[in-house]
Amino acid sequence: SGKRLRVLVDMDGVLADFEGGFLKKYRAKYPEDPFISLQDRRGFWVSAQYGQLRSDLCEKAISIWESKDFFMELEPLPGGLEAVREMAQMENTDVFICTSPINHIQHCPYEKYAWVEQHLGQGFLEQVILTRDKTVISGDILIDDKPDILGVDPEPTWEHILFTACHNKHLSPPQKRLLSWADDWRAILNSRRQ
Ligand code: DGP
Repeated sequence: SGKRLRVLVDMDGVLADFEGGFLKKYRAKYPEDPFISLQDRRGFWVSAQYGQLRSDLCEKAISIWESKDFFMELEPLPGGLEAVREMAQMENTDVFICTSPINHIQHCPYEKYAWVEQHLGQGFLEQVILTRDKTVISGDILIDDKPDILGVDPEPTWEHILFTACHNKHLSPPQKRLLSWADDWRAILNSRRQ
């Protein structure tokens, strides 16, 4: 029996379907404009790829996630809620949801808490960490779909496990991957236990 394991789990692209929710609302709001299918997504920043497609589409993309109810209405990704509930019940395990809100503050921070309350219950609000810099948050594991997680601490305490998403599946990353929540996340946790 060693020390407790602290697992940090990202929200967008890991627990909540940001990419699917974005594409659905973008196509509904801008039905005449071109779009990028999830299969063709490359790079973490959605607005950058839309801006490359046509310069005016960068702003149009941003307007989608800056809208009220965008974050609240994201669908849970398959198996994610079940996995974090199971982690929370595991012995010697602490799980936190670690997510970066967008800088347009009107809706996103509130809706991220509301989403956790709706899908995981009020008690889980204790486990939410909103930060723009995940390197200053200590933990043993960070499960996140962003390939490059940088901040003021050049040596974060956590091991980054790259959660596979449409925008990162073609990369050969240095990190271990979790292909989905059907993949063996329990083994990854156990590999970091003392
Ligand atoms: P995180 O997944 O915790 O690293 O948060 C990143 C957030 O940024 C998440 O809500 C997705 C969002 N995002 C995706 N693409 C873009 C983009 O092009 N611009 C901005 N501002 N945010 C983006």
